Amino acid sequence: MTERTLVLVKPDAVQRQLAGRIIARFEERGLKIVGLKLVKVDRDLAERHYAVHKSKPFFEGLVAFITSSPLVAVALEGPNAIRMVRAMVGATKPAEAAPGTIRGDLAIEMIPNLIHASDGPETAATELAIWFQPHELVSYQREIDRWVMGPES
Ligand code: FUP
Repeated sequence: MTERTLVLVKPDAVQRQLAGRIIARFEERGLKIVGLKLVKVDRDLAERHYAVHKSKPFFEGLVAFITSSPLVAVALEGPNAIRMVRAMVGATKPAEAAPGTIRGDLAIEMIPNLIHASDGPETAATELAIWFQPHELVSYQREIDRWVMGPES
């Protein structure tokens, strides 16, 4: 099933000049970029995005980190995009992030950990609505799609 999911290429990725390489991994896989922007996150946006973590001890550190420097918000589309992107991101705990995943290859800590990706269909819908206005999400065909997705696409 074709899905859309939200990725945040976090401030550490932008500062480490890894944003392009991280986004390229998703492009190379065949996922389609349907939304993209650089955002300097304010506290209100950070709190809305991390609302489920509000009571957690790491919440303030998370907000401080995500508001510290710009990040790149990306909306990706593709078959089973939500699970596929999560698998490419790797586990939250650094020591459990498998080599070959973005965190497993490039991150060593939980904060900073380079990237966020929606963890399910409801979260994806909520998060896409937080980060993108409807008109900022663009539907389009790629000429390459029949070679990436197969002839039925
Ligand atoms: P993930 O979906 O892998 O980004 O992980 P979570 O949604 O569980 O956590 C969101 C962010 O909180 C992570 F990027 C790192 C941070 N975090 C901690 O600092 N400590 C924890 O115990 C869990 C998460």
